Amino acid sequence: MRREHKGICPSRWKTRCHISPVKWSKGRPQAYGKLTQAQVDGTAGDLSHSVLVLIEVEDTNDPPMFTVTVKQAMLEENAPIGTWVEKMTAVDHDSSHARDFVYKIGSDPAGWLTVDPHTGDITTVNTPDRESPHVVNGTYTILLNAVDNGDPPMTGTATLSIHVTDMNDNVPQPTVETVDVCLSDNVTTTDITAFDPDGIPFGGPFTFELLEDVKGKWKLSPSYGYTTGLVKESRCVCWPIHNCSEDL
Ligand SMILES: [Ca+2]
Ligand SMILES: [Ca+2]
Ligand SMILES: [Ca+2]
Repeated sequence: MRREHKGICPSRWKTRCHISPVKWSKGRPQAYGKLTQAQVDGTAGDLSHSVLVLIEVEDTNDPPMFTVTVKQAMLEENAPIGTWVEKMTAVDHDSSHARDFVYKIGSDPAGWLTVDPHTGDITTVNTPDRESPHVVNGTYTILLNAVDNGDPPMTGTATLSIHVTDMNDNVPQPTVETVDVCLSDNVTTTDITAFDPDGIPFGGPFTFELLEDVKGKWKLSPSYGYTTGLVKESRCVCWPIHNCSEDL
């Protein structure tokens, strides 16, 4: 916070005086300080003088300050639009109109949120998705600004870290749609991995099953986990398994 003091020095002291100490407070643009002539043209210190001088404290525009600059909040995945998330508040200690300010969203990469410009209440305008690429380790981060009415306007900034609770809203998928199995009379195993973007326990491990009647031809080992082994027990052509129900 920059503060400027303007002292009024008698002209004959100007090059040798200093102001010490100066007492002032915000909202009182004038205060009294002590002006001391330390030395005059090399004269010994016993000739120094003390006077009271009028100090004009020039108010400059400072940005609004958030009472908490880093805040945590919780939000359920797929929460309905209009869900209240958190309230962020700021203050501006300026004495002029430059203390009036409004709240604005500074950064909201997925466009989920809005803020009441006057109260700082943050609510959703879109459905939050924990599996969004903008969510890192289950946390969605936004920046909130408080912009005052100064010229130029000054801006205070705060960070809101939103922990998005997970829902099981994604189905597991194999990482590949087809696999080729070499034609062989021997037993062969091909690994198949599945993926689910939900977090644990909604994102795995998985139970693997084979469709149709493939007993004695194909089996899975293991059938539980993130990767299964597709075992060809007899001579068979290729994946997909549901087209592989007959031996050659
Ligand atoms: Ca201000
Ligand atoms: Ca989810
Ligand atoms: Ca899931």
